[in-house]
Amino acid sequence: MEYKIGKTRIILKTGDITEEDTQAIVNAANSTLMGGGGVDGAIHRKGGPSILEECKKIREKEYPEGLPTGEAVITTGGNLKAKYVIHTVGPVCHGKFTEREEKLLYNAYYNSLKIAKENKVKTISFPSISTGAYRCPIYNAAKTAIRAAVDFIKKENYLEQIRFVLFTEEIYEKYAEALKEIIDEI
Ligand code: AR6
Repeated sequence: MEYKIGKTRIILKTGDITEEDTQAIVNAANSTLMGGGGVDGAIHRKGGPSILEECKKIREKEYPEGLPTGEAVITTGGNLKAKYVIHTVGPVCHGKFTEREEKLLYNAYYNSLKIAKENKVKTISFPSISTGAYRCPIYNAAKTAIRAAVDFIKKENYLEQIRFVLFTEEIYEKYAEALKEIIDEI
């Protein structure tokens, strides 16, 4: 499914984000930036050690205590097709989604888009942040993700493509439902 706002196409698709050929892909990391399971594990495995090396430097120089939830940083894409990986940390939901989780997840998407623009990235792919190990309800997370993308596009008519690369058909359906609802509100 696709929807265009200004010059930016929002694209929903199923797939493995490590295969995407956008200029940047986003990693659903944790605040240590030292890798993990899920998307994070897949990105580091396929991207190779240079990504972790840069993450270590970022920790030393900028975030000795770890990257706070909702913030984002950028590294090389290593051996990936993408030139950059943008690492962000979504909230841990444990199945609940209050204003707090919503705000933090919104910030994770919005700050990733800001850092993309600062690095002249015009095409970017997101996974469904916080809906795996961090257990945020998928429909709520989908609406928050798309709302952040639409808000960013309205403010900064810069990006060409924002892809949401969803791991399963079930997650895709939830995002498609959320996108339709948001289109109706526009
Ligand atoms: N491509 C696209 N989506 C994927 C892929 C993939 N290769 N692999 C999994 N997903 P998760 P989180 C989906 O757990 O909830 C890590 O250990 C998955 O089905 O990767 O933000 C980190 O180090 C789910 O829908 O991220 C953190 O500690 C979505 O990606 C923690 O997990 C997110 O699942 C972050 O948890």
